[in-house]
Amino acid sequence: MATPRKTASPRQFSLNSEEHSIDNSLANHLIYTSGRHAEAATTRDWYETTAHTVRDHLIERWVETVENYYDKDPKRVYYLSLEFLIGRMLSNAALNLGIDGQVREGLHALGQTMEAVSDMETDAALGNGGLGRLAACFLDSMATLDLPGMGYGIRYEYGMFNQHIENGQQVEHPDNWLRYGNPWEFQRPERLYPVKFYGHVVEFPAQDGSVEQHWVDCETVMAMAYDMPVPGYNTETVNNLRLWSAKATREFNLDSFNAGDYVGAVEDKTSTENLSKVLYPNDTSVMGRELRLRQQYFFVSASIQDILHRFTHEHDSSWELLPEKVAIQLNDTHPAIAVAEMMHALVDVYRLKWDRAWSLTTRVFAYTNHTLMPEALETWPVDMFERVLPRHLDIIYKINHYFLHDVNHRFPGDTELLKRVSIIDEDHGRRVRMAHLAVVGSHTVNGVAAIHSDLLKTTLFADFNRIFPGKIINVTNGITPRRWLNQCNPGLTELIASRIGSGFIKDLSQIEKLAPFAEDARFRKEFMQIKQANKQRLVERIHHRLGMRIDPESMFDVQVKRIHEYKRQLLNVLHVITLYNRIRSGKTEGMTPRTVIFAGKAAPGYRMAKLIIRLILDVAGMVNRDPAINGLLKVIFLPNYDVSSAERIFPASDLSEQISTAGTEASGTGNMKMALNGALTIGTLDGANIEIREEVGEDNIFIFGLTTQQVAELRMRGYNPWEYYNANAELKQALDMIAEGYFSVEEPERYKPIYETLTWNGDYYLLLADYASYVKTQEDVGALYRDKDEWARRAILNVARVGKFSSDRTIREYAQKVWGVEPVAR
Ligand code: 26W
Repeated sequence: MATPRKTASPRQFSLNSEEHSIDNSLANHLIYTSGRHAEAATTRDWYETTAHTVRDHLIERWVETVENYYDKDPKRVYYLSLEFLIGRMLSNAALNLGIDGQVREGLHALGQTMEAVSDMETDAALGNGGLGRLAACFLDSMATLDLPGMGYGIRYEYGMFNQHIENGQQVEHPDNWLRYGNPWEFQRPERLYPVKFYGHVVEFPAQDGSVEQHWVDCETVMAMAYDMPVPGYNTETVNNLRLWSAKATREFNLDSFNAGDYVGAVEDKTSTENLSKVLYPNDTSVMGRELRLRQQYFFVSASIQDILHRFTHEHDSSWELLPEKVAIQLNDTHPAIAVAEMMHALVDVYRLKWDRAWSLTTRVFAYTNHTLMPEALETWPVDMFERVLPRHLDIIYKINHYFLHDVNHRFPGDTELLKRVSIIDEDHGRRVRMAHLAVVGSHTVNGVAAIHSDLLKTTLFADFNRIFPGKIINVTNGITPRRWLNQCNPGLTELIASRIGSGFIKDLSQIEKLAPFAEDARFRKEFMQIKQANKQRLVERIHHRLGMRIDPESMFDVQVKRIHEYKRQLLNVLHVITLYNRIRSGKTEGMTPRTVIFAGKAAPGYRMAKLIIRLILDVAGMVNRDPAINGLLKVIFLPNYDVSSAERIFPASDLSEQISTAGTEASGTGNMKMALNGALTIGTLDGANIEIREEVGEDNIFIFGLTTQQVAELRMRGYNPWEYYNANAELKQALDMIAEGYFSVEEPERYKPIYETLTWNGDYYLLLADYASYVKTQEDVGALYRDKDEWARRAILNVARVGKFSSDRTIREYAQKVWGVEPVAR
């Protein structure tokens, strides 16, 4: 049992006193933290000052939360993720702590604005897209629900690259986010674990007659902890996000140093520290680089050591308690090596018997799958694995051996089944299948939207669903209403609160009380005024940043997300070109003025995605320069899409583009964010769109295109894009313009690869098949937009009916169905 710790409660020095008022605190931090007088202070100084002021309020609750968990000793959940796309902390922390108003007033009295000060903060962009942002929303919800949860990841020195547009193309620039320091992190130089690589395994006879495996001659890297506080909303709970940074074991390699090779000695150190240098900027297509495998093992090993350190500190070797005290969630397969690492720790270090260790391990882990895309499924070449992690390969072989033995026992003679489910793929040059390791090593596997989980059960993991009935479940994704409504859209938040109170921020199901106001003309007017003000703000920002003038009265038609063929930004471009052609040929009757807004990053090595960005920019150039367009159409590509720009774009969106080929987008979460901010969705029956339609009602969403089943049938029959090309004059015209260099006169061949993918190469994502239905549905959208009052009514119903998509609901489901953890009261 844990011995209660006696420490001074920080509340003895509580900040809630006159002398520690926010005003005094700002004044003090300006001098004692930033070292400035008010006259000389820059906005960055004010940011630092404000961040430290807010931070003080976090720390109190943070250390008390730690104490409280220690005393109560609840079951804890550890969220292992290679990505946490947190964004900015300052205004989020101030709002969650309930001191936003005081901070604003304090800054105002000092001649500063919260907006300008907040804008100095560099985003923590430690993630690529949906998966990383989901992890950040989950942390917010766990803290808000008082769940004893903790995130584990890597403190990348460079996060997601900065996207510049140079000569009409994406150019990647390093994201040196720590350049000005990070007031939100706390280095823990004493929380240090060794992580081993390479070497080999030797066997020793143990005293009890068994054989011990020793992993020897390894290279060791140290993992040092950095902690970031995660404040819940309107609660005392502040949880922890622990990120690992790689440190060389020795400052210098002394041998080289003594041999006079000073630079060589330092080189050694830097190569070790490369482990936490940079986030891999690709999602969906895996690169198979050794450094990526080493990153995965590095953070997993440190995290498992830390978890077991905490467990043994509190429970010694009462290992039967492990599954009662520890739940570990694997965010995709990226940390799946944790299954083998846990076995390594229990068997090799703590000397448990294999069967007992395996039983404990499989009661601790659960795994979330985020994609069905075959190119995103991680596998590692066996020979690389063997070199980097020889002991873990042995362990995986043994896990696989027992697993296949069981399968063979239950399904005798089905050798094809054995081959299909084996953790080792023998057909593609022997590879370790991380998804199979994750499924076999977990008690629960989940997809992230209903359709995605169904597809997991019937396609990707159909064999596992037969072998482990009931193991695969659905937990539909969600988003935190704190950042994605309260923080990013204060106008709408206030309006909603004026009618139904502010309980919806913590309990989004209450937002359904807004539905009757859809019938209230005055409310509709106020609602649209807020949307208009948000659009106006975005217009000004775009003017300031890009020098472009856009019409705030036009419909803001928005597709912002990673650039991917399956997400079909190209289908949107085909629609834009179609509108352009209609305008140029005078077919403008009943046309609604639109501003089509794109934003998103392409993986640096994904040539087609980069070409798509270039096409968007070329089309934008052509359309925006053409006087014949006469205000009916504008195309914008906003560079460097990140969490902060998302916070400005979603509140200003009218139409949310969610147009992936049915069956390809696991869930999507931008769809939820835009609906919550009063945009209507145009989308396919894919991912969470299906559940959004269920909630908002089919009259309040624009659905088009083939269903998953129709996609499968069409591919089965043999899909021929030319049939659609030849049957639709507008489609043919748009594609021909791309092919013939209409948008790239100086280089007519530039977009041949796009034309070819969509025609000769078979149009895998069926853009041509969905084109007519999409264009027709866009006409319906345009027509509705002209009826402002009816549009407002439906937009309000969207806001009122997306309560289900709060990540609080998602996290409650995980807590109950997967983790078995409960809120911890004070
Ligand atoms: C290269 C390794 C790799 C592979 C896949 C990196 C990242 C991935 C992720 C699966 C990409 C991702 O972010 N997936 C998205 O996860 C969201 C949260 O569940 C879903 O809403 C999106 O539909 C899904 O694309």
